[in-house]
Amino acid sequence: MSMREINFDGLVGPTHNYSGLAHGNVASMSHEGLVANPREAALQGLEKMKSLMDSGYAQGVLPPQQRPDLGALRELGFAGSDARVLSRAADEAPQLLRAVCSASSMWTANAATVTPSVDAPDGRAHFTPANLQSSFHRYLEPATTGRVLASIFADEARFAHHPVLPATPAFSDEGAANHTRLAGEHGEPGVHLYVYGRQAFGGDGIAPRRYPARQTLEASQAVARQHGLSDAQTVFAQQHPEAIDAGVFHNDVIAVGNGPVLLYHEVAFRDEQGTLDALRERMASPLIPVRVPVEAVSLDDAVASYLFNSQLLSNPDGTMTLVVPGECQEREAVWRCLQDHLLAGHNPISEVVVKDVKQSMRNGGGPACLRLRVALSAAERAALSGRVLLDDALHGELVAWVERHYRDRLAPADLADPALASETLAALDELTGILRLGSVYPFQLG
Ligand code: SUG
Repeated sequence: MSMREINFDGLVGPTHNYSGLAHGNVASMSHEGLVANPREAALQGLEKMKSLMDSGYAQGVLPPQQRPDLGALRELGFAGSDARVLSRAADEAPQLLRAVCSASSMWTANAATVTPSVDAPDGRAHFTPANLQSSFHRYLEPATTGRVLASIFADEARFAHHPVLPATPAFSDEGAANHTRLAGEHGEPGVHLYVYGRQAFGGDGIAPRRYPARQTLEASQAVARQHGLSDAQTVFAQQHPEAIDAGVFHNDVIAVGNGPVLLYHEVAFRDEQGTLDALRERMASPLIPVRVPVEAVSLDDAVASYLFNSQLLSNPDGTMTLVVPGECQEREAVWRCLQDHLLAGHNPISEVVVKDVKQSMRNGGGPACLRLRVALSAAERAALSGRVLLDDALHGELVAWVERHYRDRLAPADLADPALASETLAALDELTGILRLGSVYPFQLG
């Protein structure tokens, strides 16, 4: 089968820090103000990429974004030299400075929604960058994300790029984190499960009360429409409001699917049975639901361990490997569930691999947040532009690049340092050369 899934991981940017920016994301809220280690964060990400590549999985990489986003501060009225803009923002609106420094583009599961060519009526792979309008720091991502995706997936005969949805609450879109493609195997036509937190127009008004629902039904429907998917290929399911209120700000914090397998927590969907029935009705191959009941793993344990924010990867022999964050080992109930329920159960999951991505986890980003899945045929892989598929040489260059440019300590108070901005520009300028991406950053576009 020539269709293969490539995981495009986000390279952690040099301004990685803990600013407590994400309301409803328990890790981000509880680690605000901690001193971050951007170098360690980037190396942890690269180690995950390398070890998955070494195990035979196709691995891609997406670059970080230009931060601090001084252009955003200027739009908000801060004027003068770069140093003056930074110091005024630090004095007058420190929360804005924190937002424009966030390295949040590392979580590429939120970069876009992707439909593989095998499912699209025009036979092309389709991309819609997510508007990420729920938070200011993430709303700053889609413009550069769109340029990066257009630069890598440049061949118009094979790849289609759609506009970002209107950045307004009714079309709040957080990308692939709320989208799961299910199919017998990657090359078979798939069924697309879109999970939303609330309905903007109409509906019965049932929605979370404590924390925001970041994805709307209307946004998911619009993406499916842009990509040309029919009713027979799509299922729209509401996330359980209780889960969002417990800190499940994306569906990928409570469910993960791959091939015919849907691994999910009992409280993932508002209508569990209806969701499974709708998937079964549409899928050509039998769905393999793997349900984790609340007695095995509480919602709090699911959120703290990020058990469901694992990567579920297909192996050539039909088995699957679950790549879990180290935090799963620290919670007894979760570790027991992995051994007794998942590995010992009747399902294709035959191996658990533990990865340390603690720097990212402290901001609520596990292994699955750090990657955007793109299933591509051999011809599509050959048509990629840039140098973004990981091999030993690229991995080595990226590690050396991180070691040359990244700090090993960054506290929110350091974000006003003008040297951080110039260090980051120098690093990104070099990176676009390594990845052969052309001009994708605002400072390169003039
Ligand atoms: O959007 N955290 C990100 C984490 C995104 C995780 N992605 C997925 N689940 N797919 C967010 O909440 C925190 C940044 C800070 O607080 O400094 C942050 O943006």
